[in-house]
Amino acid sequence: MLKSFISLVGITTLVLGTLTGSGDKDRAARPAKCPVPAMPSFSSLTANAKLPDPFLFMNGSRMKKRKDWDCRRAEIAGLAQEFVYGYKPETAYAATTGSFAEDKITVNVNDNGKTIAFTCSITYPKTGSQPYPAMIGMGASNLNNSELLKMGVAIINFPNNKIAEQLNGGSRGKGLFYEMYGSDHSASAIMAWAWGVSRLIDALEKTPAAGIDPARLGVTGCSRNGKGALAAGAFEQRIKLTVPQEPGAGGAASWRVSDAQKAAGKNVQTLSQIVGENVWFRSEFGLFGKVSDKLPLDQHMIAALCAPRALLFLENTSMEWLSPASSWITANAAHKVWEALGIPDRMGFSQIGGHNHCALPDSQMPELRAYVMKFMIGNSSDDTVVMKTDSDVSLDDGRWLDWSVPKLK
Ligand code: MCU
Repeated sequence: MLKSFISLVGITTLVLGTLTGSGDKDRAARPAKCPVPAMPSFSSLTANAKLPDPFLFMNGSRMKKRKDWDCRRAEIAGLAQEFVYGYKPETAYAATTGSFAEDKITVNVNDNGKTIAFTCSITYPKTGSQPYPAMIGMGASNLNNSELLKMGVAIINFPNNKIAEQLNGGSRGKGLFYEMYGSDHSASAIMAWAWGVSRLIDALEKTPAAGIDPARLGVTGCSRNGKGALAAGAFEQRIKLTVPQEPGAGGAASWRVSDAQKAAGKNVQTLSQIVGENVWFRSEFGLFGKVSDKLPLDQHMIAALCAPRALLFLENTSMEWLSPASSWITANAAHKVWEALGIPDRMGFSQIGGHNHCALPDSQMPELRAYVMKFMIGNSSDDTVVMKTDSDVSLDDGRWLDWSVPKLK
């Protein structure tokens, strides 16, 4: 079980699957009708230089019907927890309560014999009426918040650093999440934040006085917190729109393409660098430092966990470290999942340079506005597909993909 989990980073024969608990799977991501596949051991993984096929089940069969996505998605969620983020605890709904005062919701969680509490401030729009749609900011929202408020969207600040610290590589196991579940829990900081966002949503559902509509929620965050926003949306199906802003590695950028970029002389963030910099990923993720091609998934499949819900990446070509070419190539691979499901407009990617990191330029407001209108406010039928970059990077599908979009029934 997780409480006796022993961190064995560096022991390359580690069999991850035998060490993780069985009771803490991501319930939301694993519909009861889907069989729970046994996770492969690290040592059994084989190299694949391409971005893995998101439509290929672990048993070797390929998706035939759109409705197969539920179960394939559950498999990918399993792989993502096993190899990348660690496990999101299945906290019972009854464990969480909320209370509201002075434009703040306090979330109380009682589980595993412990109680924790955290508070999220809410900024309300001056237009519209309760219950409002709301954008949850991982740490804070770095979007154009005054525009969102004008559109009638509330902004909720989620205190991710209190849930799990991210100061540096020494932050592992620190924060409220680990006070509750133990400092040796497999969940990385990013997964602990995703868990916390789910508890915030439980509390919003139980606290009508907060005036937020839990059926019209988005999540955002920039840079490191954008990596967190992606995971929060990927592992929580009650979130309708996920907007990672300039997340770089661990966002749209895949580990494989970024490694190739690095080998070609670019100063981009790689897997082997990131596992030493901070605790965003589970400790065993470091096993893939020199062998990202052994990952049974890559970031295009993490992004695809948001499907069939909506996902909009807001990216920047002006910072090499963010691996903009990797993000563009990988996002196009991810987009194929929404294409196969017949909903290509629900995933967007907008990559425009000429601005500071985490400073959303006005030129990206049209796409943000369109996605918020359509998926959070709910009064637009615009089905424009936004997949754009101001770079001239070629997708090079022949190099990265050995699969194509299946015709699903
Ligand atoms: C893009 O996000 C990160 C990046 O992954 C880190 O390497 C760097 O230290 O910080 C970036 C960030 O969060 O900037 C605010």
